Amino acid sequence: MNQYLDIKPEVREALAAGKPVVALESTIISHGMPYPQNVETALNVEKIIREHGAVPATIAIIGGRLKAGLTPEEIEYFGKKGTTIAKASRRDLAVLCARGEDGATTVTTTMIIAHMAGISFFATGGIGGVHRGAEKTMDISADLEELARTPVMVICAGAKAILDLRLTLEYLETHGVPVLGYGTEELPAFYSRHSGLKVDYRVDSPEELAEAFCVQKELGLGGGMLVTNPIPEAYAMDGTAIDRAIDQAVREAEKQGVRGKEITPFLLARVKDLTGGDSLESNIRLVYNNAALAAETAKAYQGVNG
Ligand code: PSU
Ligand code: MN
Repeated sequence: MNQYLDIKPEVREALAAGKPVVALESTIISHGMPYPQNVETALNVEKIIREHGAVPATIAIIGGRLKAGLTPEEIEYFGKKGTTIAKASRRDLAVLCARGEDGATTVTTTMIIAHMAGISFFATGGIGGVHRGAEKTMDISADLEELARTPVMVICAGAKAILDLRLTLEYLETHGVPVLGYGTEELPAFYSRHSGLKVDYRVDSPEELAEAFCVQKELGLGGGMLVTNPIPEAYAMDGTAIDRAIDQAVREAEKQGVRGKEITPFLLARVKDLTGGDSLESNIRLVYNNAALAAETAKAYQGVNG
């Protein structure tokens, strides 16, 4: 096993016994939501996964160790330290481990560490993608590249319109990543159930998701799968209000010259401030919804596979 990896005993035992395990990311805790709602959400997500019969493994880097599974105290630590913790993508892993530092894992690094640990399912809120104006800035999230290479199923609520969703789908198509819509043919856009864009396939049950993932593995195709699960109707937000906030946030980022790894956290924080508490509540609810689907899919996978 990888000498930098620590798998929490509960997670290790579940994996050894062939029980379903669901990975969770830590950047959503440190950079995606304010304290203390971030910690409360992270703990609730773990609880929901347990209620659906799977074992949660929140992933992070602590003191240069790659952690698959955190204690509640460690989750509290990430939530409290917030954006002072380094946001760790693929390019950061080696240096953070060599220096013995902490890192919050993005979708990219959560996929990498989940795969090292033997975890195939991962629930989150939204993924990174192709930024608006990428034809000039070349700002394309490493999340898309990781989906192309690492065999983990990522269950999300689509992506925020801080990105160019059409270009994000084009990029995923080029790199051979299947984009599945759960109960929908339309790509959901995080706060909203609608984007006006089509997913590759509509899938209607956890069993169908598990089967597709199993076949992708059997075919030896490599790479991940992206499941987009629309926010529950009751928590979906008015598209135009959100779009206005997003447009303003993108303009501010441009004006202030925000770029690189800073831009996504900047946009997330601005959209939250501009839309008030409503968007935070929606964000939390869609993560819960994705956690439940990921746990059910991990469970169904044990049925197909075991
Ligand atoms: N989008 C969200 N919430 C998030 C993120 C994206 O709606 O918390 C985080 C995830 O950790 C994602 C990362 O992997 O931002 C993408 O950052 P970048 O665009 O720098 O690749
Ligand atoms: Mn970027």
